[in-house]
Amino acid sequence: MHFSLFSAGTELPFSGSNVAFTENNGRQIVIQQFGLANLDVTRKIFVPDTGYFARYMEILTNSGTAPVTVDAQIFSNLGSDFGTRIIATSSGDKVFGTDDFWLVTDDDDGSSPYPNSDPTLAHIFGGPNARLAVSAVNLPPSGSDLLSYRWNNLTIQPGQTVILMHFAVQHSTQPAATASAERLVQLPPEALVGLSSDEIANIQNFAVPADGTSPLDVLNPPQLGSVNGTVLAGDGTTAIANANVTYPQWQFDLWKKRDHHF
Ligand SMILES: [Ca+2]
Ligand SMILES: [Ca+2]
Ligand SMILES: [Ca+2]
Repeated sequence: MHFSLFSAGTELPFSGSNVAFTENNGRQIVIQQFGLANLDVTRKIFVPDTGYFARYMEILTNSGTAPVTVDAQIFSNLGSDFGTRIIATSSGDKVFGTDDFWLVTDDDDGSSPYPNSDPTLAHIFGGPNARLAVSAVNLPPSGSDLLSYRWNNLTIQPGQTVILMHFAVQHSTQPAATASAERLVQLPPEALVGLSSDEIANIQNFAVPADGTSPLDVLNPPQLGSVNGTVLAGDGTTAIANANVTYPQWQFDLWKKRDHHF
């Protein structure tokens, strides 16, 4: 996910620095670039050890003496190329608009989930009752996979910090990606891990509870289990030792739903 500021119409891409550091027990990467459009910019990218999403914080601090006004844009090449299609958006239609908080895209119609096609993607970039809504979104029709969303005319006062938070998800199936977006937009506990009180107060595009608590229950960790079996040779009886067996997660999920037992 690329991040750019626009100052008086000129794009200033965030290029970071040669050194990053970590927070939250190594789960969060922190990259900084000072003096971009006269702002100190910090990107924090967090992936919980239970997985399923990446949380981005774009942190803009004005350490100067004059107000700074910029546009801020997130841009990504989704990788789905000419197969790109919108699966769902938060407004309930399949049109990506500024009234959306998230969208789900894929490179296939859902009948060939990962690993037989690319994973389904979800991007969550705002929530209800926030101080700031997204100003413009774009995913060109007719098969382009160039996604962007942006917030225009942000004025950061001297001494002020403004944070834009957003999430990116890859999932094996379309229903799982949509369920992830529907959960993340409500700021579940796993989405708020490791946020400081200052960060919570400065996030503009989600209404984060001041005490950092979530209205949702903790996500139950995935059930772990084991599968035992024997790989047989073509004669159907001779056991093959140390055979490699791969089994896609989505297929395993389907079998579980059909009440198969191992
Ligand atoms: Ca592409
Ligand atoms: Ca929509
Ligand atoms: Ca796919």
